[in-house]
Amino acid sequence: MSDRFHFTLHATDGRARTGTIHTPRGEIRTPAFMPVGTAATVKAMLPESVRATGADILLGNTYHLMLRPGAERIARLGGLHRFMNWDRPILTDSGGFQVMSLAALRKLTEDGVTFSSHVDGSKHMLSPETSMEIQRLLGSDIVMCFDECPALPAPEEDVAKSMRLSMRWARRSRDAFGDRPGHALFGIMQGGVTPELREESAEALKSIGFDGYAVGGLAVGEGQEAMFGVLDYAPGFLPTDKPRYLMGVGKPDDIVGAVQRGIDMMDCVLPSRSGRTGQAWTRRGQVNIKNARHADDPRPLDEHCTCPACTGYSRAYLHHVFRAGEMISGMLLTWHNLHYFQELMAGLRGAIAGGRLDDFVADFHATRAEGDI
Ligand code: PRF
Ligand code: ZN
Repeated sequence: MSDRFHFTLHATDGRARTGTIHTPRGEIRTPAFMPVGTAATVKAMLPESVRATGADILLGNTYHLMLRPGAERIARLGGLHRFMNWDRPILTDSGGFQVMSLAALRKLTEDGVTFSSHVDGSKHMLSPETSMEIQRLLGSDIVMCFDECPALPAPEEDVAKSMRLSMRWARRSRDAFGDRPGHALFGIMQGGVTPELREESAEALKSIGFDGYAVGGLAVGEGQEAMFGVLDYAPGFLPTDKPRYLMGVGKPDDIVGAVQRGIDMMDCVLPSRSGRTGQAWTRRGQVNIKNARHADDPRPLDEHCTCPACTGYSRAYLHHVFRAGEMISGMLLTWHNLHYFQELMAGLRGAIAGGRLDDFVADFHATRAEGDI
């Protein structure tokens, strides 16, 4: 069993769950936060530093890697793990979502999507079959189905048509993926904010059968209240014995709310991207390190944080290197943010295991201030 992909649930607290995803490349403790390594790097971080923050798994992107440096090249160089020097699990997104947000001249048909590269304008095609082949060449441990994700708000009819296309693509993704022991294929639920469509999508995915199930199509403009509204019922349509992954979420309070509603995995560029724009996330709230009021402040970002940015440097230093455009600015703030997000996940896992999630969440909200601290 140890060489096969499987999920064990350890404890639940309300709808929240904690468990372990077992893969040949290592275990993933859930609820898990996956740092985003779009272009075969978590920007500004060495892989061993990402690991030191507590990450068990990274996310990579089919879309970016197929365009540059190319999936065949990565395969020739020994696969994505060897290429980027990360030997633990990698989940890859399937590309459709990134085509819709980044590529030019997109054309969507039943077969798939053709588009022009945002890098050099070259023409490409992605379909369930080509996406599965690219993710196989990369050596991805958790492969995502090829889907379409409409931006919200959108007319219900359009969301229904798109969801049904994604379900036909899920069937084709499953067939193209085949049987690959040790590698997992996740289905992606769509259906916007309509319960009937979410249920129809879940039923379609379950009848195909996947190793895990993602909730897609959220955090696309509907707002937190509407997202939580969907998460109040949608995870309940999915099998309890398989991991549930909420794609592209989110801010710390989104993560906490999603975990309370039964989500096991998440990913977001937020901690790494905002680290490079001078935005730090802490237990007590956000810190905008650009702000002039930090220029003479000898205190760390967060006096309770054990990350290198907080144990070795003052807010004054972090402010200075950000203003001076020094590379260490992005490195230190990204490290701090990833450390904070992983510490939050560890706190959530411990609270669920101990049956004290409500207290943990109350404390999480009580400790935080809105706006800059
Ligand atoms: N589908 C895929 N990737 C995604 C999403 C989706 O719906 C989202 C939505 N938040 C983020 N990334 N394939
Ligand atoms: Zn820190």
